[in-house]
Amino acid sequence: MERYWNKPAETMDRGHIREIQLEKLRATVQNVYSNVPYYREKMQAKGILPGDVKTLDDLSSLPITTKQDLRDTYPFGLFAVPMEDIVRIHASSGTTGKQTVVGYTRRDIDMWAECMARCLVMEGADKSSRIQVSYGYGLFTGGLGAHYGAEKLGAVAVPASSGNTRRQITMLIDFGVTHLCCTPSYAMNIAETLADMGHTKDDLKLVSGCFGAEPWSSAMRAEIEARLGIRAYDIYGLSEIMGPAVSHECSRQNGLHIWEDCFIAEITDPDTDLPVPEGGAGDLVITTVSKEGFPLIRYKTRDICTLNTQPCECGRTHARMSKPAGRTDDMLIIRGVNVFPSQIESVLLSIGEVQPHYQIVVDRVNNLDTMTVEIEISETMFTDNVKGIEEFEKKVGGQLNSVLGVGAKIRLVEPRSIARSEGKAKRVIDNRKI
Ligand code: DLL
Repeated sequence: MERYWNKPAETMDRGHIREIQLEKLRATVQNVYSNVPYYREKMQAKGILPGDVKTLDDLSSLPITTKQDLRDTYPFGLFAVPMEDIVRIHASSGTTGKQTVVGYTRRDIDMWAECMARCLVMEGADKSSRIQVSYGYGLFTGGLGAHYGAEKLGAVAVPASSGNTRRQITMLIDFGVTHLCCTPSYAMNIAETLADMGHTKDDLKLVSGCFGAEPWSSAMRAEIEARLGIRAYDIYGLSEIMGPAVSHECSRQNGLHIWEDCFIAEITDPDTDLPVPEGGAGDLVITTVSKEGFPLIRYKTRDICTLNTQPCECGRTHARMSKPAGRTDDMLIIRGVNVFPSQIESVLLSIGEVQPHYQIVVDRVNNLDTMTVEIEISETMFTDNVKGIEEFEKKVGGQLNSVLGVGAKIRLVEPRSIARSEGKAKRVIDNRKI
């Protein structure tokens, strides 16, 4: 039987969800208009007053917020409460520019823990669970976000953070951990280290894992599930909006339920920002309607997905987003063809002999983009004859070409030669930007 953390909230009918969203949206818009000069000016520039938001459809008339707006107001310019009411700060890593800072009130932290607890129950956790949190603790939201959810649930939280992978395995085994939270690439690293240490999945009590913070393919899911003997669930979130637990998969694993009593999701055209008809793919745009410290209106996540509001067999009524294929800003344009690293992963993992460790190197030679996919092969394959390797490279190259529509050079590399991830994996090295 399906279990819920907060059944009334998770299963209310969609009409009720929309009523709650409208009421909270109006309060949020009034709040930012009164308390965040940056928003007030943007709304004034569009000639909109808070009272103009009368229906949910009016949302689309409000200005879009982008990462650049967060940078322009760095560090605290979009906070909607005095600093005395902020109890925590998180920040994005800043790998693609200046870092962005997000503030939380005590109530925001509580709402976040509520969303995370709902997610953990969706994958079968309860009070008796032992949850190892191997997302990094710190300014990154993964560690503390998952941790507070586990505590809210009343489970045992094991704040492992990331790194020191052998010690992670010892804790998993000795503490009888039942649920693991980390990035999917770190889960693969943990699985590999488990075997290196002479253990098997039977030494674990793990039943499920809550993996997110980076795109990962269904093929990667199957690989992790087989190696760790668990069910692997996808969790999505971003620091600007909250952190992990904006959405999560239920047992049907057919999309990630977005907590719509806290967030309003729209799909828009990445170029024009205009709404895309229901079911169409586009940029996920999120408005927070339950946050006090750092409310965001129509935040353009740059994550590409679709939305589905059809009833789900699990009984939850909250809309489902498809597994994000990747960010528009991570999308590679190779000789004019759009390529997501996750597409490459799906093709590679559908080919038996390939290990789920790969890297994509993009370069420009004589004004022409080149893409080389470096892939690890198994020990046995590596000792095979050269001709076998050449043929194999050709086979992989052919399959990639037919799926991506653009040629890639394949380079098979020695087992264990690609750096293992402890957090978000770095899949792409784009030398064109240097
Ligand atoms: O990655 C928050 C998080 C922590 C989510 C732990 C899930 C688990 P940021 O560092 O701000 O926050 O990165 C957010 O990561 O816009 C997506 O592009 C990507 N991302 C997050 N979850 C997924 C996922 C955290 N499940 C950015 N699938 C987002 C694909 C994801 N991409």
